[in-house]
Amino acid sequence: MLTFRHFIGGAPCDSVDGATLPVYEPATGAQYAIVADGSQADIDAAARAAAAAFPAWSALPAAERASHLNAVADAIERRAVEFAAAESRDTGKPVALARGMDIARAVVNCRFFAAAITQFSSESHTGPGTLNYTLREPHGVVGCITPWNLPLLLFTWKIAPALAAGNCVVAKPSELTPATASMFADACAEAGLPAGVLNVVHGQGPRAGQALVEHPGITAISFTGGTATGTRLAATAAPLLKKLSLELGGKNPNIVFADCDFERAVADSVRAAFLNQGQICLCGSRVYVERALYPRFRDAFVAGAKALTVGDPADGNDLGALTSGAHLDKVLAAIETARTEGGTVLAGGERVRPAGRCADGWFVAPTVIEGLPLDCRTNQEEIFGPVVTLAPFDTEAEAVALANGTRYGLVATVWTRDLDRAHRVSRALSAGIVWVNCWMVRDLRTPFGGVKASGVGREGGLEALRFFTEPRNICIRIAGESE
Ligand code: TXE
Repeated sequence: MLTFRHFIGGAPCDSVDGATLPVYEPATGAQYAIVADGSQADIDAAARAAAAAFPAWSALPAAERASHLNAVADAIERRAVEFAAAESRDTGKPVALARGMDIARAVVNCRFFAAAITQFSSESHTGPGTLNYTLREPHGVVGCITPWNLPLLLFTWKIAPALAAGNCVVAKPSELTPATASMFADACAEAGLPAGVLNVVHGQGPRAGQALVEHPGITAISFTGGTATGTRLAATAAPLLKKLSLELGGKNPNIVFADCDFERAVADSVRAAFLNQGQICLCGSRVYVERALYPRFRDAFVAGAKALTVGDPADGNDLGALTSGAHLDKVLAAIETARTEGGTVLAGGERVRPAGRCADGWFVAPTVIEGLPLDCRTNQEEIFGPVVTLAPFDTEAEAVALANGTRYGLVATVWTRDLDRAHRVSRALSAGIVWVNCWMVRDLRTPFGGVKASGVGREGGLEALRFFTEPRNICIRIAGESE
């Protein structure tokens, strides 16, 4: 049985109170590891280690912090196969996806922010009679709280800009998927990152996570997770006046106009619905198709969903397992709700029990549902699984109204060859990101985040570096010039 321990002050350690949690392999449903279950005492030890490391780390020239991050990226890359196997085992996702997406992006995240910090600059404003310039200084010790769907990808997406900007970090990965966070800590040690610069405290959200948000030594929190947890976190952080970035859930619309590139729209819409078993906040879970194209699109989409293989994540299947037993129950219950609401299940709709070692794993067939109105639970609540609804629309205005008709506003996708319409619809959509004729194409320089219940703040590129720094204004009078 593997053991994942905290990483505090440059060394692995157990919880102060010795508490642990079981860790399960989603593909089999069996326990395969234990993880330290942190409490306030562990968070406090991590915050103290980080505070001790901060003066030296923040004083390093940006280029030296960048070298450290590049060394960490190299250390991950050297063990990429091992990282991918661990991520797949811990989350249930196909190993090829872990290698090609999660681990590859983790490396790129580190390298991207290493480069970005050397190009980061601040504003100056001249005269009359004064020179103003802006200092961009690290906060000190910041907290990064991450979920289980893209564990290392999202972990590094926060930690890399935080460290690049000169902060020290206390990170709390999801208790469901602790493996690659622990391996990342090892990679940091191997790469020679100074002790205390990065600290990892494992454990449950309401215990270790809550203690991290409440800790007086932590000045800013970057969180990715569910909207309910994000709301709770905001309520905790508000009276403590902490800076907060929240990347929350989505119920993302995918609008397909009749003039689209059909093959591409179908293939990418299937991918958008089911990649990572539908457990990506960017997944397109509501597909709206112009009525003239609807029957043809529906048939091709359903055929695409049925062609996906579901099974052992180590065996080259398209879909692996959902990440937890509780989440499997949630997704199956959502499918039942869809039936109760009058939806017709065109594909999937049930648990899959692969033959062999994965018979008790948490698998769900790619599920396609039609015939549901906008204002039902299935179309309003984030399911976060391989479940998608299809519906026709008649006009551009109706498509936009349907797309905008939930409390979420993370991303939207539009398929059309009409350039004017692409611009018009993109502007009209309430979403932090709109993809036109593509899905999940990520240029890391762009702002990333949602509107409405999908979050507060932006990550990515300069936005992340701005979040992890405090701007201060210095105003100097220039004698001899009139003000
Ligand atoms: O995530 P949580 P859950 C959505 C998705 C999913 C739902 C619930 O719909 O079904 O959220 O998922 C930590 N203080 N997304 O409950 O709780 C927790 O330990 C501080 C969308 O499993 O949001 C973990 O590290 N931290 C999403 C992290 O929060 C707390 C990705 C995220 O877990 C805490 C995941 C507390 N009080 C789920 N309680 C996305 N946006 O990509 C929990 N945590």
